[in-house]
Amino acid sequence: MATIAAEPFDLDFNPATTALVIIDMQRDFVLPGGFGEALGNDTSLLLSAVEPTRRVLAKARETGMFVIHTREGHRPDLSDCPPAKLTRGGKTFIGTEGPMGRILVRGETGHDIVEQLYPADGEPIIDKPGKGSFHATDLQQILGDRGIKTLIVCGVTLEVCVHTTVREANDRGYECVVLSDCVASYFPEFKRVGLEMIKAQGAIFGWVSDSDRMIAALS
Ligand code: TIU
Repeated sequence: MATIAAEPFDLDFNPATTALVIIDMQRDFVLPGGFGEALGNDTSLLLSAVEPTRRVLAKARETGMFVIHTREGHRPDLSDCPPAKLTRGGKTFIGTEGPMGRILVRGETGHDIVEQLYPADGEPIIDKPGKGSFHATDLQQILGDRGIKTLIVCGVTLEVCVHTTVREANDRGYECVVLSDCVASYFPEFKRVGLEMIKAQGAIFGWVSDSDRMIAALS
């Protein structure tokens, strides 16, 4: 067993039944020219999460922790993209051509994970059409088969795909620890409040810690 220092209180976990889940660290969100920028966001705000996540990923790999990556995106024919997601407020970005290929389309350069965090052999990649990582994916099957009970969560954006995934996971019985410097938002205020929401009311749907405390827990 190990213990991670966290808020609102420290959490005991078994590294053998814990997975590091890295959510949507894709060029389309963290680099200019993709989905994030098309929506009017400053993508540079997301880059701060890459290096702390890289350090946690290195430690997880060193200790043999199970690692899972997710990517938000759609089939090239967009048949898995709900019309209500495809066109918002009369605007369409998903599937259109950009400097990194078709936005949020599987197989395109922008859809893939940034080099610093690129999945290693044996680390499953969950391709998801929605914001949550459980919706319309086999994530629950993969976690269940390995007896996973605790999720250490990194990724972008905190208030969208990270929150949705952690809420889905909490409802499925997983204990989730979100690492504050390994997540980011286009809106600093949303990151601050989003982290508060997770750990409020005695860890209402998760815990909050950070990369240093996670690495210390595994050392
Ligand atoms: N726009 C935004 O903040 N996020 C997303 O659309 N997807 C994820 O969070 N991955």
